[in-house]
Amino acid sequence: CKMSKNVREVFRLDELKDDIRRNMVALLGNDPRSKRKFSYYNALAYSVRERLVDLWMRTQSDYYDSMAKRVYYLSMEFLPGRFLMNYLTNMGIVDECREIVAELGFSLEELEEEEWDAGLGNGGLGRLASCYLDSMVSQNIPGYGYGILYDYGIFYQSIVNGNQEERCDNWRRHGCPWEITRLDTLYEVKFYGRSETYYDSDGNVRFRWVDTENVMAMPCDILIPGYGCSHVSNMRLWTAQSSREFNLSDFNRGDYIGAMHGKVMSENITKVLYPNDQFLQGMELRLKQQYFLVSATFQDILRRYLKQHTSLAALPEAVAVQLNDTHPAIAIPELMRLLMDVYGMGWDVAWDICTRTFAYTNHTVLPEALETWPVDLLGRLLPRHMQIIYEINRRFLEGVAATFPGDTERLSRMSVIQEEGGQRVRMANLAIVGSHTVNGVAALHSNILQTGLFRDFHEYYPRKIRNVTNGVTPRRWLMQCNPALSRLITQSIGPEWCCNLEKLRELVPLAEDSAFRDAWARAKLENKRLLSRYVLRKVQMGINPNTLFDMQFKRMHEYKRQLLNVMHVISLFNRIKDNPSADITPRTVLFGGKAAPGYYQAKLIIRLINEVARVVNADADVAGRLRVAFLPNYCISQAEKVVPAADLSEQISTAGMEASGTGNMKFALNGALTIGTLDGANVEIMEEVGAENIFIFGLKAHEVAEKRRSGYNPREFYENDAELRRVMDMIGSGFFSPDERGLFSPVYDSLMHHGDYYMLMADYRPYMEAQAAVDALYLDQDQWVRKSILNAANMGKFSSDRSVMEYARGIWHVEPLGK
Ligand code: 26V
Repeated sequence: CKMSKNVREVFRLDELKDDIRRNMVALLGNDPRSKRKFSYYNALAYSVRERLVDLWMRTQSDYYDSMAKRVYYLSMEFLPGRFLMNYLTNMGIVDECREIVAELGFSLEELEEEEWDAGLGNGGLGRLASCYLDSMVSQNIPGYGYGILYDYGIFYQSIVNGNQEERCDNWRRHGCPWEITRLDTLYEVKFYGRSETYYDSDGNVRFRWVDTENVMAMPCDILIPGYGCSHVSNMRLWTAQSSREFNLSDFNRGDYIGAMHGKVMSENITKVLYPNDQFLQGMELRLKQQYFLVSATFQDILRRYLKQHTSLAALPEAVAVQLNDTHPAIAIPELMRLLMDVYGMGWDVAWDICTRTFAYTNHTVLPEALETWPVDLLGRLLPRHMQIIYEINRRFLEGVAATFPGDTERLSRMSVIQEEGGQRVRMANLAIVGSHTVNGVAALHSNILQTGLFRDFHEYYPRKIRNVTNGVTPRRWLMQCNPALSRLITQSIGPEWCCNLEKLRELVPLAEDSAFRDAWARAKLENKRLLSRYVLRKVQMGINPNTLFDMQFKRMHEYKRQLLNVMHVISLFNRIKDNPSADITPRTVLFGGKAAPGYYQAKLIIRLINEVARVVNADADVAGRLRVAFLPNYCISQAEKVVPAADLSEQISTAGMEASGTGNMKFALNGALTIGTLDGANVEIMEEVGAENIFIFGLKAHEVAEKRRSGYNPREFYENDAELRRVMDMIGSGFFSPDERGLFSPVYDSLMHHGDYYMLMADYRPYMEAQAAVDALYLDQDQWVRKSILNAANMGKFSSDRSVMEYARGIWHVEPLGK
């Protein structure tokens, strides 16, 4: 493993304790005799960070000297969670640090708990971006994350009387020791105004964007240490600052307060993360955020590039830009504008540079999540970009028409401008046209892009749409979050697995070794005990670590079908009630996840989970055999406690709808068995672990599509399945809401009267059967633990190191930098 043996020296650990004390006083202005945990967490954080600055500078000058091609990962969301343990893990100084902190009178774990999560993302898409930064820098691929420093991240979820309530996530209220703010670097970002034509000295028509309102973008860097710390990179997050002369005309008119108002309003751009995922509302402020990220980032990219080049012609050889979904896709017309209007290039040269620079990753096929912007909104906010988009589209459609003469239907499907229902810009179409490569995030999903959503584009550009299956970083998602299992794995097969996850295969033969199985089961039980303590603290509920821990943690969405899981819970409840002496496998069913604040149905399902939990947990017949809880405020730091303690991982989306999933990978990597549909990356997980080591059930993606075409009748399942009928009637009739009988009618109706779009009724019986197989296997602990080991052992493919290398070789055309 590349961990330097001499970390004590490299990181001057002998001086760490003194540095902590020094920072307590000098930086934080605290009494050195104070015993406040928060002060010590901060002082430790600063003392750790300062040890990386040197390595960071050295890494950056390495990149500069070797003129390495840089990767820019543009994302409206990053979900890094907490930094402290990640820094210590990647620096290889966790144990050393624990000792030093103990000498100061604390446990490392209690200081860790002082840190507030950086929740600058909604879910999978943001967390993926953070895993990729870890894997890029750990593999010496010169890359940076670029995003937005939201004042308020993803809302804090509380549960009040069973309902979700949102509170603002003021995550930097007490400061953030990881930020390095660059007060002296400011870029101007323009909005509104108009595009003006003029003639240059050669008599060519040119455009300039004038009468704009300007906002300043200030960068804030957060260091990203690679594993082993041979390289340190950063993510650069932008924050909006009003420009000094904001609305000069208002000042000139003597309207001081009016002008100040505008100044203050302009800083709103980076105030808050939009908490809807998979659902677009066409808000002007959201489009402003997107352009703000893009404009500031490209000024930074070109500034860095032009330090080493005299012409922009070689940009694609020096710069690769990955668009994390369409959210930053306005970068395509922005780069065109810069190349033509600012650097004087002609269209064809600029377009060639552009399309060799960008690649786009699609993360969803749900129609309600595909971004489109009204032409009048985009044209008002970014008038010059709207002109450029029209011209991109005109030239593109000319090409399509030449290939498919007379096929006007195809033209209107492929057009960047959607005409029906008022003109709108289709950002996915723009991103496909302006990129050299488009990828889906799991094999099944990429296939659906090629044959479904982007079929026309796949016919027109046969090699453009490809697959890169997602991955997760084994540093945070095994080494850091699961010390018990990590220790056991390292003792058994050595430490190399954390940079080469395929090494976990060496655990396969150990699955047959009963002593190893016992040790594995002990590690798992230790994690389940820790989680039980956490659950007791958080929701005042005792759970039994010897029961099967059945977990579904993810954003709340109808397509993810938390409701199907609830239907199984209710069925188990009924079986116990009908036959109180029945021999059943004791289970603890845990849920967690946030619902978008405006997503009524998802919030109602949270309420249903809580009401079912109330009924189940209070029932004396059920005691000891079935417990249900919803853990509030699912976030990265909570995932780090939940994932290592899971026996069963619920990945039960309607086939064809979950692009990949990454929670599925984290759970299996930590030895959970999966119950799931053949959706997203579950398909590939099954291929890796073997069909006999996973519980697959339900309709396949093509069957869902066929059923939808041929007419699906959910009532048929209701009529033919008495157990299902009873569950539905209990939900519909108010069994779980005695004080408000109609409370859950919308849940009942969505399945019974509104077509059951996500096909829960069809998958209910197969799901029940798969769960019965789970119960049976769990009774045979030896077999269960064997399969648990085989799951972890076969997860090598799902390291984000593998994903990032596929991007590097196949899409970015960058090589790891030699040491
Ligand atoms: C859309 C929108 C619409 C505008 C408001 C804010 C917002 C935020 C996010 C999205 C798209 C979300 C797409 C997404 O999160 N996809 C997830 O990506 C994961 C990483 O590839 C993947 O594992 C999940 O299956 C997929 O749902």
